[in-house]
Amino acid sequence: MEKVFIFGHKSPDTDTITSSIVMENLERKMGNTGAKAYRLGKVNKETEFILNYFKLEAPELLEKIEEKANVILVDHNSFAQSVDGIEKANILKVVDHHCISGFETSTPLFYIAEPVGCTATILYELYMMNKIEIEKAIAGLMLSAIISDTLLFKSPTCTEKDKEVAKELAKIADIDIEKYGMEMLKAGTDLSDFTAEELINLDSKEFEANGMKFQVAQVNTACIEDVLKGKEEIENAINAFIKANNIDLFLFAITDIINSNSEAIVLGNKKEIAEKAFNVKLEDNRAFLPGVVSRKKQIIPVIKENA
Ligand SMILES: [Mn+2]
Repeated sequence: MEKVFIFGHKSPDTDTITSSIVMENLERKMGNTGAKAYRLGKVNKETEFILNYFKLEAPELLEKIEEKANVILVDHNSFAQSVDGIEKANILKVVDHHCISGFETSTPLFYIAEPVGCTATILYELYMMNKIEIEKAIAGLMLSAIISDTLLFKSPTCTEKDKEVAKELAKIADIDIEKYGMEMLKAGTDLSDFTAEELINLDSKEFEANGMKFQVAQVNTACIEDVLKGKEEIENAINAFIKANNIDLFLFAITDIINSNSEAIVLGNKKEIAEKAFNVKLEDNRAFLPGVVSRKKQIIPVIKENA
């Protein structure tokens, strides 16, 4: 039995956690009994709600990986967002729906990437391809990931395939998508007991473009003003993060999942790149970004273009 570590990105979101668990299930069903899901950070409240709902445990925490360890990456490929030690690990597979960046291996591998809204959508296809039946709870996890990544199909990253797969999964899991989806997303918007430092790390990713290091963090809320009450502490936390990690630009997006808009708090010595990217003037380090909900489609590409 060969040990295989399965994990998603740092600052894990729902798709990353559920895809690790689902991939473990799939690998084991294909005979790879040494496959085990891990997480690279704290599970967020939305994911907690989902795991409780389906009576499942969160995967074990993984802090670093040994040299030559066998790994499967889900929901990411960038080494900057992966586990410490990834450069020397033996990557067997990648299942992902992000742009390919900062990724390199010395051996051949199984790599599946599709421009869909969610890793779970690709995992569903892998079950179909391998003719493996999907259990109820596993279907529930995959459906939850699609709802989460596409904000109930409202994000511009959502494709027809995501919608079709979600419908199939809802049948297997016996779930009312709208009702369960709203309840699940709302569970993720309870930010009340997070410190400012935790808030900016909940769902935070590092990127690079044209030699510029930038970080984009995002939180979902039903009320932007609520989050802005802690703006001063948030700015202090961001400035400390910038200093500690040599970041040129930090964008913190507070996304209103009801009305599909975001408010951005922007700091760093390359702030003007964000102004150019969104064609806005920052006031008090902040700007309203109408219609912006997707980091992947509406934030990262425009920052990269203007870097
Ligand atoms: Mn994802």
